[in-house]
Amino acid sequence: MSSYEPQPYPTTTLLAYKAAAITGGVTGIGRAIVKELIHQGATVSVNHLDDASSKESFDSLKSEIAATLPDPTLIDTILINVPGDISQPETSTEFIAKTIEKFGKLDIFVSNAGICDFHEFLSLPPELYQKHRAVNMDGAYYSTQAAANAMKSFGKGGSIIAISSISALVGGAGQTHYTPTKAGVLSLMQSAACALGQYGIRCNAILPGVIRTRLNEEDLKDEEKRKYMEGRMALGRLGDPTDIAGPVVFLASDFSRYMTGAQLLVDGGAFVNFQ
Ligand code: RM4
Repeated sequence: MSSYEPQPYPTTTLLAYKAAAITGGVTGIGRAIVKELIHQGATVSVNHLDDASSKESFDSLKSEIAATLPDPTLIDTILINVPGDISQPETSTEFIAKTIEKFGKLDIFVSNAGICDFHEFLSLPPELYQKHRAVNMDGAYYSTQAAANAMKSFGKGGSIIAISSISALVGGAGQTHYTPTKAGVLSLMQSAACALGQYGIRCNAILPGVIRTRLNEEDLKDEEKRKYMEGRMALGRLGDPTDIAGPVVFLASDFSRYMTGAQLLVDGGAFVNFQ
């Protein structure tokens, strides 16, 4: 196991006065992104599943963030949640509408919600494939479209960031139902960049490597696999959700103003470390 302790980024205001929305924002990578967006001055609207455990996760996220504010009661002015199943198109419409209702605009959208239940290929039931496609691909599509329409209506451009994966570039025997969705998300950002450039809306993809979250918790219990994975990383450790938050802030900020249709691999050097 790596002894890496995630450190907070320095407090800056890279995203001051920006309004952001993110899907899947209460656990794993999404949770770390929400914290960092707020840390950098943005207001954030979070979509998550409409179930008890996700609501609990949102409440705990809210308290954690509130505790970092000079005035904890300010939390309700900078963070809201809009529960709903992102694989359904109407969830995205409602999510973005409620975000605008609260913050009056939308500058940043992060399509992050995703699932990965590892499963062997030959016996994979169609429902499992359909579920991964519905959440990872359809969810990214509908929410990106809804966010883009809102950004266009304000006429001030915007930044859309989708969390794809190193899996858009490489395969995995237990991920035949998952890797195509991540390649799809990358492709969506490329084509959306072409469609939305005329409105000053930038679309980019982040491709995380192996980041320790509940998605791979079970898979990485296999000591041999975990050791192999750690060995793959040029930086010698698996990723932490906070490792993805910085690159999201960069793509959300004006520092990346000439970037669109790009893919940012954030994998500790796993991809290039071939032999
Ligand atoms: C990533 C990649 C990793 C896996 C996670 C769940 O996109 O495929 O190998 O750990 O998903």
